[in-house]
Amino acid sequence: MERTFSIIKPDATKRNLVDPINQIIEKNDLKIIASKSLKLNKEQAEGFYKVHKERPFFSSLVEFMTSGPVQVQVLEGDNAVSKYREIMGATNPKEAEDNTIRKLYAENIEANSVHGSDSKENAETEIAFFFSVSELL
Ligand code: 3AN
Repeated sequence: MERTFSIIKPDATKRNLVDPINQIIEKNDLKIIASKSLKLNKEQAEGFYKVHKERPFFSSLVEFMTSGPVQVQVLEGDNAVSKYREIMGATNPKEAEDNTIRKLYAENIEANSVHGSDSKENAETEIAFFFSVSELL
């Protein structure tokens, strides 16, 4: 069993896509073991995406991620990290495979509906960023 971290981003929450996206997650045998809605502040969004701080899209990304509520979630299952990356599809929805979350729902490369950790190590760091131990029993 492995855990990964997911964010349903503001473009998706504003279109009421939390339930449809979670149905896709569960249909693919990932269990949602923790889930909460919150609004990121600038410091949280900058901290979360700090690996991208030199990229030209950084300030726009931070503005987008703070523009509305997000649903942060912990997913558990076999190979959860790589499985969720597959279900999400490519960063750019134009390049995403059919039936992936981003192909179905993303608006563009920035407002691409979901985040998923890209490694087990990052999953642990990202889960700890948003959830306390007692929320993850
Ligand atoms: P992924 O989320 O697929 O791992 P990353 O880590 O390269 O992609 O990028 C993090 C986030 O930054 C993306 N989910 C997307 O919202 C945004 N992003 C990535 N590349 C671009 C880009 N070229 N222009 C605008 N936003 C981008």
